[in-house]
Amino acid sequence: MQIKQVKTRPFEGQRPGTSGLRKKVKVFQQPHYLENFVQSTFDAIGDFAGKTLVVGGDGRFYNRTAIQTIIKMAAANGFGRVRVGQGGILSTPAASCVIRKYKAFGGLILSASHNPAGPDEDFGIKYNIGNGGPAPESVTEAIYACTQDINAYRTLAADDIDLDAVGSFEVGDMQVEVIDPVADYAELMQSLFDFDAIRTMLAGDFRMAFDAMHAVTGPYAKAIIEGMLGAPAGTVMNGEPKEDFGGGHPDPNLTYAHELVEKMYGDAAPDFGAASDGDGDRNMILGNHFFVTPSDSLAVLAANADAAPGYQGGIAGIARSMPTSAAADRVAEAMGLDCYETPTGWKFFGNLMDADRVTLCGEESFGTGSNHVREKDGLWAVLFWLNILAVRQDTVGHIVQAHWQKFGRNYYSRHDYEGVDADAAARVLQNVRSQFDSLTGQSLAHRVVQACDDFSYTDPVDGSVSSNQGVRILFEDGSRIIFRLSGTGTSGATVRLYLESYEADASRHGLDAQDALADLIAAADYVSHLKQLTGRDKPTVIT
Ligand code: VG1
Ligand code: CO
Repeated sequence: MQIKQVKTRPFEGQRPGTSGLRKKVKVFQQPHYLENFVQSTFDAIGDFAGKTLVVGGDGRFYNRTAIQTIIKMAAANGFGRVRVGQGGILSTPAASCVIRKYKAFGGLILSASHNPAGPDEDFGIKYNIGNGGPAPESVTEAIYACTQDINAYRTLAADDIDLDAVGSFEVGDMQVEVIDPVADYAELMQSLFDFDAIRTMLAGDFRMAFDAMHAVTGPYAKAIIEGMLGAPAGTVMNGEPKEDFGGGHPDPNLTYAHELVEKMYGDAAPDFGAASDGDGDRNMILGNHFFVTPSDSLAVLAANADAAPGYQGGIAGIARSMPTSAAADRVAEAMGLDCYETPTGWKFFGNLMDADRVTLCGEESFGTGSNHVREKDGLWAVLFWLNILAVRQDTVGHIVQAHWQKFGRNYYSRHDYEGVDADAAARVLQNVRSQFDSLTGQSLAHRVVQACDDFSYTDPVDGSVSSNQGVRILFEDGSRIIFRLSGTGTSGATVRLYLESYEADASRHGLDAQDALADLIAAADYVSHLKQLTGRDKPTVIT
């Protein structure tokens, strides 16, 4: 088999963002574009000769093409083995699971997560290291540096392999194993949760719905929820993965998962509803006429961790991303656990989990997970909730309300202004930054501003520093206004405004979050001129 050395030139802008390199499919389809990034990754990650690479994706358009390209390049670059999911499918948490279980050198995950898919939409690729987690910034920056002076890549003159048949193939001197994408992951879930208790609950009056949104979790949810746990057929909605996600936007929130939301807020609503995103790492949890914010979900899971067999030995600590509400901090304090505040993106949790400092992690963006893998994990969160419901024999709404009574309620919301002008977005943040001194000690939104800063994080394990991770206005009563620019978008800029206010008084826990946060929302616009600068009178998405 012949190794080819193909001449190329650098492309601009191949710097991985919050979660890998995400661009329009048309950008990835340019000759050499994907190859440049893959070769740069191989050049940056060290000595993998003879080792294993895991490859898989969320099944979106271009997934199969990219996988065939990667397999040939992996062979030409000296990997010993590639493990790839059948049909090119591996959810992000399943890829993390497979990397860890088979002690692979690393993995390439093909996904643009919740971004729409299809020939005119988005594609993405990211490298995960041997612990199963997203490459840390030191690695992504090394990859980026390689993309800037690449002049050739290595590939093999070989036929495409049959991705649809489980089995072993040879590509040059390299072995390719096409694996069942669900089996290893399902086995891991069974080791963590009380499947018998959940099965018993599902065999009774309890009713649930899971919306896979035509994305990658369909096969996983069908095998686990309908198969292993015996939920009736049809419990999994939109369970066939499609290359264009059925034309939808597989983002499990109140705006995009409207089919499920209508069911859960309709007549005869099920007891439990959940949805996952394009690549299966996000989750939304709903009860009958009840929405659980992701920040509260993390706190509830932490407070009830002993319901699940996999966590009955106790949890080491909790980590949340900075914009995530402090609800989990209160649980950590009550349980005597350490709580860490990291920048946005799952890559920052890896070191904490590897060092056994934390067991549970979460982000406000519908991401929850634990040290069972090194990615956030949508179905894991769903199974954790089902396990808690089976043990506590109570409704989702009661469990959350009782949690607020005990710990207080962190009213929380995120307002996204998507696809705005990049300069205007930068100015929004700069406006706030330039008032750091004048705001401090002053009264705003009927509160006193305690401090303002650009969030900076020093990793307590390796000492690495990540700066400019969000502009913060912090109030004396614990309330917060935070502005951040998204690092996952593919067109224009997205401004994220995060709002949080703590309410200890249980008689005031029944408000709508937008009402409870109204003065902070107004203050945020007043300080930043967000609406005027972006020319928008309201956010694109409110969660
Ligand atoms: C967003 C979320 C962040 C999440 C990231 C990847 O990033 O805010 O919390 O980790 O997406 O999630 P940003 O930079 O756009 O705010 V996923 O499900 O796209 O892999
Ligand atoms: Co995702």
